[in-house]
Amino acid sequence: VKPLPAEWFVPHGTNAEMRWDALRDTDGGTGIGRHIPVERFFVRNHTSTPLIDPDTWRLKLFGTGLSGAPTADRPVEFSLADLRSLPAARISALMECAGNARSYFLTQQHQAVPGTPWTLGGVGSASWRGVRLADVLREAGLAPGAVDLLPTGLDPSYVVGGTDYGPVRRPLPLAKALEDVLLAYEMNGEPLTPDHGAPARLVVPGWVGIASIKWLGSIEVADGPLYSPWNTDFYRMFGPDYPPGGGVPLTDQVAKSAFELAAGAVLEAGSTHRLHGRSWSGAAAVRRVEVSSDGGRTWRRAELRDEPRAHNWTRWTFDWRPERPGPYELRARTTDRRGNTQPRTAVFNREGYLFGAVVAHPVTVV
Ligand code: MTE
Ligand code: MO
Repeated sequence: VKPLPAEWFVPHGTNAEMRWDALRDTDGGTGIGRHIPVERFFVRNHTSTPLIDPDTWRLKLFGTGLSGAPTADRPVEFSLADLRSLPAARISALMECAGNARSYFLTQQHQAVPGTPWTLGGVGSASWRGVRLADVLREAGLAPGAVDLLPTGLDPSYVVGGTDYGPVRRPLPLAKALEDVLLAYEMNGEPLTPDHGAPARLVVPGWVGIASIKWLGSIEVADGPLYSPWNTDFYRMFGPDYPPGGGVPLTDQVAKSAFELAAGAVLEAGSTHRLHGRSWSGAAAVRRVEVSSDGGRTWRRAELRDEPRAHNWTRWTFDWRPERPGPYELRARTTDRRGNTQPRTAVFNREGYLFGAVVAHPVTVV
């Protein structure tokens, strides 16, 4: 493993991973449902969580893609009460960091990458309630020539290695915004908490988490393409297997699977263990899940416990009866309805995004 350049070790914001091994610790082990309670939900911040007064907060829209082309200093404004007076919509969807599972580039593939060293806990599912971004845009006066948006957060500017990149903001194509993006003000039936973007955030189903801008302050709507470091420098694939200038800005998440089990769990030989896990894919609903306990030589089907749905995970179980004591590696892999399957290895990229390879989960049988 080559050492990383010192300037890659930069101070990061608040990041908290969801613990997969703790998902079965409720109600006598019945486990947590499809949605992850807010206090267990992962948090990923570039800087720090701002505390915003919901009464004085305004969402500001401006740009050449709105009729009359309002400017940033004379924007179309919505208060939280304005948004709550529009028709409410609810979606059940995953939020997942583009860097989720990044640490396995190093531990499974011996490839050093910078960034938050997530295991598999940079993901969660919630019930989100708010208004369709499409409705807000129409209300603001969407012009026929509009093509791109720039949602911008109210959190402090992102400063790393002496460069000030400004507030966290990432272009979102109008087509996706009109398709299924939610401007959410509630998570699991409660107002958003500060860490998850209060008073309002975007939820962009199926896409990498960075698209779902928290603490939304403004949206520029333009009649041409928009740029920010979040679609030019970050959240694109750079590396030997990608074009010299980098790949396209990341959109869909890749397929992944995880066990609701501690790494290094100790299990008894000669008895049947019901293993629990979840699988998901940004591109489509899960079609099947398979588990291997012999290093990936043979695979058996897991039993799906949720109706597979797009933009969400499916819980599954797998009954495993190890006969002989010793160290084992459990593996789970999924295939989605578009035929995307988890590969043995993930394609290296400089920032360690979209690690979708099968993860080896060590356990000891005694
Ligand atoms: N929005 C703003 N304004 N600032 C941020 O740092 N982080 C993004 C996204 N939205 C971020 C943001 C990233 S990288 C992810 S993965 C998700 O928020 C995480 O959402 P969560 O903290 O609610 O789980
Ligand atoms: Mo992220």
